[in-house]
Amino acid sequence: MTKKALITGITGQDGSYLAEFLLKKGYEVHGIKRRASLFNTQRVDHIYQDPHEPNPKLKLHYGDLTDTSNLTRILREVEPDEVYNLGAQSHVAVSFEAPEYTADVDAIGTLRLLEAIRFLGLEKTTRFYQASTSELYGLVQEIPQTETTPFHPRSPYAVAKMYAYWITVNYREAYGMYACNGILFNHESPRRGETFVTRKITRGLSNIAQGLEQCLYMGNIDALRDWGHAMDYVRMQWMMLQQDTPDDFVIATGVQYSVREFITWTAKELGITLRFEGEGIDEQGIVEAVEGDDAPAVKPGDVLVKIDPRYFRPAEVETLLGNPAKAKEKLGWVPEITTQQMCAEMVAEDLKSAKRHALLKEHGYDIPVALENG
Ligand code: NDP
Ligand code: GDR
Repeated sequence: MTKKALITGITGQDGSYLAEFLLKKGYEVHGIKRRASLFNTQRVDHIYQDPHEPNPKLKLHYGDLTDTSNLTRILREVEPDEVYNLGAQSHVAVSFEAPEYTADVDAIGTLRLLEAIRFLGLEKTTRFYQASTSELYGLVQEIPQTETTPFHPRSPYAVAKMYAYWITVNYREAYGMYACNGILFNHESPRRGETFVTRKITRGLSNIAQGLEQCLYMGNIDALRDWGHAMDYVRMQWMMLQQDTPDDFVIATGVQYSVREFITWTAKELGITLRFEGEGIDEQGIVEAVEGDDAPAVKPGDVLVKIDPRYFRPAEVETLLGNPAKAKEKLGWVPEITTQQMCAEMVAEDLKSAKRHALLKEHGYDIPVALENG
C-alpha cells in the first residue's frame, strides 16, 4: 500500500526537502499551501505534478493553520498515515511584532491539527510529527542542551512553540497517539528564507561582491548557533515516525559557531575583504583579505558590514548548542553535511543568482534586488 503523508508548510525550506525525500520513498505527498497574491511555490515547483496527469504523487491543497474547518476537511479527504506539522510563522524577530498571530498559527494551529485528527477518529492510525525547536531552551540552563534540559523561551515564537511541544506530548499521553517532537536546532540551505541570518549573509555578500548592494546591515553577530543542513534534518523527521514507539529527539550537529564566523567564511568563499563598523566593533572585527577563485568585483576593503541596532531582539538567545546523542544512539542518525560545506553551497547558489542579476543589469535590465528586512 502506498503511504500517504500530509505536510503543513510544504512551501517552506523544510517542507520542500521533506516532500522530495518522501516522494523518493514512494509516498503520495499532500501539502497545504496558503493562498497568496503572488506565486509562493518556488521551492516545490521542480517536483510539482500536473493534477491533470493520471495519479499525481504530489497534491497541493489550499489551507491555513488558522482555519479549523479547512484542516479537518483536508485531513478527512486525505486520511494520511503521517502528518508533518512544519507550517509556522517561523521568524523569531517577526514574532515580537506579530505575537498574537504567531501564537494562533504556531501554538493553536498545532492544537487544531491534533484535535482534527482525534475528531476524525484517526488518532490510532495517523502518526504526527511536530516541528519543535531549540528556541525552547532560550536562556540556556545547561550546555549542551539535551531532551531533558529545562526550557526558558525568550520570544513569542518560542513561547508559542512551547505550547505546541506540550500539546503534542499531551495528545500522546492522553489519547495514545503516535506523536513526536523533533527539537531541531537551526538548519539552513540554499532554500533558507532570505531574512534568516545565514541566508541574509550569503545572499547579501554575494550581491555586494557583484556590485548590486553596498552594505550588509546586521544585528548581534556574536550570537552562537549550532547550524546543520536542512537535508540531513528532514531525513530525521521521517525516521522519528518509523519507530515502534513515539519519542522526542534533539537534532543538532553538536558544534557551535558565531554569526561573525559565518560572515567570515562567506567572505572567504567570495574572496572579498570585509570591514566591520558599528557598536561594539573594534579592530578584531577586520577580516583579512583572501584570494578567491573568482576575481572579486569589489576592491579589497570596500565591503562593509554595519551593525544596525534595529536587528537586535528585545530578548536575545545568545547561545545554542545541541547534543544529538539520543538520536545517534536510538535512530543511528548522524548529520552528513558540515556547517562549512553548507555555507559553501549557499554561497555558490547565491553568487550564481547575483551574477545573473549583474549580467542583466549590465545589459540594461535593472531589476531591483529585494532588500533584506529581518
Ligand atoms: P519556513 O519559514 O521556511 O516555512 C514555513 C512554512 O509554513 C511555509 O510553507 C509557510 O507558508 C507556512 N506557513 C506560515 N504560516 C502559515 C499558516 N498560517 N498556515 C499554514 N502554513 C503557514 O520554515 P522552515 O522550513 O525553516 O521550518 C519548518 C518548521 O520547523 C517551522 O515550524 C519552524 O518553526 C520549525 N523549525 C525550523 C528550524 C530551522 O532552523 N529552519 C529549527 C527548528 C524548528 P508560505 O510559504 O506561504 O509563507
Ligand atoms: P533564529 O534564526 O532566531 O535562531 O531562529 P536567525 O537566523 O533569524 O537568527 C540567528 C541569530 O543571528 C542573530 N542575528 C541576526 N538574525 C537575523 N535574522 N538577521 C540579522 O540581521 C541578524 N544579525 C544577527 C540573531 O539575533 C540570532 O541570534 C531560527 C528559525 O528558523 C526558527 O524558526 C527556529 O526555530 C530556530 O532557528 C531554531
